[in-house]
Amino acid sequence: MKQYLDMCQYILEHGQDRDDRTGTGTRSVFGYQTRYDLTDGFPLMTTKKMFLRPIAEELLWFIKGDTNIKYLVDRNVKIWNEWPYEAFKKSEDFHGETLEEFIAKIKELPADDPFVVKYGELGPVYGRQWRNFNNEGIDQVAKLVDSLKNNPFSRRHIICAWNPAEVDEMALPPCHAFLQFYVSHDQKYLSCQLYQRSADTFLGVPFNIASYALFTAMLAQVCGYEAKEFIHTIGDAHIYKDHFDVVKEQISRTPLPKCQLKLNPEVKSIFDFTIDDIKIENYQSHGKLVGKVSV
Ligand code: UFP
Repeated sequence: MKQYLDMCQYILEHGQDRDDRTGTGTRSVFGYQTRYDLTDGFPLMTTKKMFLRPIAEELLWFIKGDTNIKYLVDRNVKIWNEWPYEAFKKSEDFHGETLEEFIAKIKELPADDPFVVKYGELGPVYGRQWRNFNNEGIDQVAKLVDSLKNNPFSRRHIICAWNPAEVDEMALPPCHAFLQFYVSHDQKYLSCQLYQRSADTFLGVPFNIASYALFTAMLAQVCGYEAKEFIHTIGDAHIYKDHFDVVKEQISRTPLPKCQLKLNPEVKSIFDFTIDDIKIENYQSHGKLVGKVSV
């Protein structure tokens, strides 16, 4: 995971200071690649304390094809809460509720309640594009599993979340937008490369690495391979100005040995995993580091 710290250092030293959509301001570089070996452990960041559960729940939510935060809210996963709240604040139904009150309401109402359907919805984000691209019934995950199993050397093992036709309807246009998989010549290993157009290096990237490393391991298991490598290619790799101090603190820490991912070996379909089938062992880390999310 030293590569991640090197990237942070590189951005701090060589990045350009820029204004950004959120108004916070960033230091950013364009085009940066890191590679994580998945054969000797799982790349969950050790230089700050992380939790795999929200990352795994979000991935299961993508795989389900769900785009409403209700599923995540019910499981106390908070990572998507700010975006629908911002939209709710601009609506006629907003009467000064706090974020916590808004989320409590989503949690207590049933999934089919009009409030949840309207204000919990993020638009055609990842889940929709993965399982029902452009709302045209194209199931990219099912197609991917089929091609990985039946045509391993294909150069078309792709999942694309970036849909120009629907991007304007999304609460947040996909950051991790384009995925490609690669089976080794001996048909033993599966690797994944992600193109991420925009990366909040302190808050987003550690999540994104763990999420795609997990997805690769799950796909490897159900397709009969072992997870080999996660290659993370980033477009705009930035550090928000209010994260500079905490990032410097993180860079000063020494990475600890990697943890191990344990998937339930009985699961044979990518659509059958539940949170109980996903565990990590021997996770050691430095203490928690916090930073504000720029929405
Ligand atoms: N971001 C990530 N990873 C994610 C995600 C968002 O780094 O998985 F959903 C960050 C990148 C950027 C912001 O700082 O969220 C999105 O803003 P924009 O759409 O303007 O690039």
